[in-house]
Parts: sequence; structure tokens; C-alpha cells
Amino acid sequence: MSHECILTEVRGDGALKTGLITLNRPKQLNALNDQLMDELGQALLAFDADDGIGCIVITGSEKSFAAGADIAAMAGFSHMDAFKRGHISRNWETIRQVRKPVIAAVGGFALGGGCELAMMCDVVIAADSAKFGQPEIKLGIVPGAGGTQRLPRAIGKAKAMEMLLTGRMMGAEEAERSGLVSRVVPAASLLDEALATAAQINTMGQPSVMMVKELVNEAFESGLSTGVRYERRLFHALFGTEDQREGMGAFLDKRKAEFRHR
Ligand code: CO8
Repeated sequence: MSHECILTEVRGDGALKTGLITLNRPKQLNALNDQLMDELGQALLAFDADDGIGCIVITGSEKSFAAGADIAAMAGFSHMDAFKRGHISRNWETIRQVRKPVIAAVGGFALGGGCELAMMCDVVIAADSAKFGQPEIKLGIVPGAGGTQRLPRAIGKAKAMEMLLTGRMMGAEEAERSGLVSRVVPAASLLDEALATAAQINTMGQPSVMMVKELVNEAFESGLSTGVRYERRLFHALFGTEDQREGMGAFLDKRKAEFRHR
């Protein structure tokens, strides 16, 4: 499928490959307009449905992962425009339906909706040039894609409150220290590192990979006892998979597991 605001390709040479999505509105620093969000939603669902794909990587340009929702497109909205046109929900939640791991490879700006998009991904790898922020307060609005909910969960209340109230940006080092990103890498190797992480995940048994994602998200969204009970049930279910036989058999045979992803 051809797109105007994103590029898609398949990378890797293992049994499972990686779907790479590059946000591509360079003149607007990858500001997220409706078309881009629609294309991103379609691409995410297509990769998720493709049995040959194990992980998805979303990246932007060296200068900007995404500078937020498109301010020019929404500046004239009335309350009803925002509400009725669905801008406030249009495809912004699609990423949450994806069951395979999604890795954000963030270089440059990840602001407003761009920071929220990164936080909706499962792993965030940042270039040393990355800058994260929720500057909506400076525009007279508040975040609309989960920023006020996910940022405090990721970095704690005090720091999140300060960032949300002042709109200040956080550099990559601080973002790693605060738990917003999993790793900081040199800007020149950002994509390679993200693809290598995806390739490593792609060698694991797919049922366990998808269940880990589901369970960690459960930890984010439910209470401890519900999450632990849920984890126990999925743990039991994995004993019905070939991957469990292979993984444990390989350990006992002292060889490397070759998962068949069933
Ligand atoms: N929307 C539209 N255009 C943008 C955006 C944006 N968010 N960000 C940058 N651009 C455009 C600029 O207008 C400029 O265009 P032009 O060349 O035609 O003048 C071009 O990109 C380059 O930008 P700058 O000249 O400003 O570049 P600088 O390097 O000087 O500055 C910054 C880069 C700091 C990133 C600056 O552009 C900036 O502050 N951008 C706005 C950041 C922002 O406020 N983001 C939050 C937007 S609101 C939001 O995301 C709400 C999310 C709600 C989601 C709701 C869905 C459910």
C-alpha cells in the first residue's frame, strides 16, 4: 500500500521479520495530522496481521520523531469540531490494538502527541539528540492522547507535573534516568540499534512475546492482584505451546532454542 505521510518497509533476515514505519512529513517536523495518523493506523494493523512480522519499529527523522499534533490543522477548531471530527480519537488508539511489540526509535523532537505516541510504544530507544516534552500548556490546551496519564506513570508525579505545567523539554539522558526510555544510543546508530533489538525479540517464541506485552500493559493499567492472577493464567497457557517444549527441551539438551513461533 502506498502512503504519503509515512514510509513502510520490511527489514531483517530471520524467520520473523520487522515492520519498519518511518514518519515522513519532514517539512512539518512530522507533525501528526489526520492523514498521517490514518496511514500509521493502517500500517500498524497490516504488520500486526502479517504472520511473517514479529516486531514493529516506528521512527521519524534525525531532527524530529514527531513534533506533536498538527497545530495548523487544529488551530481553528471549535469544541464541536474537535469532538465531532474525532480528531481527539481518530486512530490515536489504534496502536493499543497491536499485539506484537512496537519499538519507538526516537531521534530529535518527541513533543506533545509525538511524546504520547512514543509512550504508547512498548520499548523506547532514544538517540542522544532526543528531546521529549508535553508543551501543550503553552498552546492553551492539555495533552489529548494520554500524556497526563502515561507520563506520571513513567517518570513519577513530581517530574511529570513540572514538565506538563511548564512545557519544558527533557533531554535523552534525563529521559533515561527518569525511566521514560529504555536506552540512549548515538544518533547515528539509532535505527540499527532499534532493528537489532527487534531482531533479538524475533528469535523468541511468539506466544511468550505477545503475552509479555499483554501482561506488562496489564501492570500499567490494573491493580497488582488482578495482574498477578492474569499472569498466572497466561503462564499456565504457555504449557500448551510447542515453544515451551522447545525452550525447556533446548535448555535441558544444552543447545540453543529454535522457536517455530506457534
Ligand atoms: N504542527 C504543525 N506544524 C509544526 C509543528 C506542529 N506541531 N511543529 C513544527 N511545525 C512546523 C513549523 O510550523 C515550521 O513550519 P514552517 O517552516 O512552514 O514555518 C516547521 O515545522 C519547522 O518548525 P520550526 O521552524 O518551529 O523549527 P525549530 O527547529 O525552530 O523548532 C520545535 C522546533 C521546537 C519543535 C517547534 O517547531 C515547536 O515548538 N513545535 C510545536 C511543538 C508543540 O507544541 N507540539 C504540541 C502540539 S499539540 C499536541 O500535540 C496535542 C496532542 C493531542 C493529541 C490528540 C489526539 C487524540
